[in-house]
Amino acid sequence: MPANCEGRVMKNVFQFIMVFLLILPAVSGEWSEPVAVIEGGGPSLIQDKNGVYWLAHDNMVDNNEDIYLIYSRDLVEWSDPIRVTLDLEADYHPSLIQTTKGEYLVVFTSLRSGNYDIYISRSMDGLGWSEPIQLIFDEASDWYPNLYQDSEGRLILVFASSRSGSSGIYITASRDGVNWSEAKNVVEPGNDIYPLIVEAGDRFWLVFARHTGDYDDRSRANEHELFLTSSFDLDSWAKPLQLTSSLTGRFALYPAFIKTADGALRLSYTSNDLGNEEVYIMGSEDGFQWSSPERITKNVEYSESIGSTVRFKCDLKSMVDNGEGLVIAFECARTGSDIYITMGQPGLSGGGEGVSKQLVMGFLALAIALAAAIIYKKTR
Ligand SMILES: [Ca+2]
Ligand SMILES: [Ca+2]
Repeated sequence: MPANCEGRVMKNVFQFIMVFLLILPAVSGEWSEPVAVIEGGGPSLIQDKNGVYWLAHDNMVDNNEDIYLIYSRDLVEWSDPIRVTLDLEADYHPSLIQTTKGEYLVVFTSLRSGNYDIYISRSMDGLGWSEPIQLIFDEASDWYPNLYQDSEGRLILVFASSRSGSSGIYITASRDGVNWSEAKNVVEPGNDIYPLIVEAGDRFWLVFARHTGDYDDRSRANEHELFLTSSFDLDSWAKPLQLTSSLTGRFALYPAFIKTADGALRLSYTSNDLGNEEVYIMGSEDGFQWSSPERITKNVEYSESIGSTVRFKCDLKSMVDNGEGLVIAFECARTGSDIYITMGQPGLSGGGEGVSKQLVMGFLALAIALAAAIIYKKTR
């Protein structure tokens, strides 16, 4: 090989390696530094048909907790808050969707009936909201609502209720958002909260948090793990599968659960395994094989960087796939009671053998570097 040609080949090989190493972080679990967008809690984030992001949340103003929304085209500049509820009782924990017909619906928990019940408010433009209508009437505590529209256009509401004594997961469905079926028990009442439903593949998938601790033992009182069940018809449900395994005395809680544009399942949640509450993500292509969790936040490192040992909450959250990556809104008490947003793409394989994309890419990079070194040595 002529010397100048040889040099060109080597230059190309090294350029290729450099480009490869540069794109490596972009596909292997890089997340943007979380940015606080608004004071409040209980974020529910959607991206509507026009690409506009809407963030429903609750906030305590003048001693009255209410549901508010803000919207943004770019996740950077946000509108002023739009108030949805006016009642003097507590209104909180919203779940927002835009239906296939374009209508915005928000369900939330309220104490206005004298006990915890679930209400719905509707809007054609996201700006003007109807007087809330009560959806769930039981005298027990009915809370943790999650609203979803399935591929047939049916509205599905899952929530937790203590109507059978301990907290169970319930489901009700509606064609019009006005008439709802009688709420049915999904999982036998244990101590289950935070249900979230998604339709993917040939069935419905439902994630919820189950109390696995011991209320009599203070050090184990808040132990929770996330479980997954599935159903073809919303009627009979599979035996729940445990998705997380936290350390003794720790928990996995506050899930966000979505189907991505390419049909994969993504589950984000909070765990305090590391001492501070951190946001994690895991994924599955088929609902059966789940990847290992990947940590998104760096709260432990943040605390250390400011010389603090203070632990802070980082809990309720919501997630959307905007086509370029995942956007996660989460409640975090890093600097008060704020809602933060981070963006990124998990470095998960999303199931299979549970081998992360990061690991595969790492080996590929190593193999290419070795091959380049051998070629280089041979051509000298
Ligand atoms: Ca209120
Ligand atoms: Ca109730």
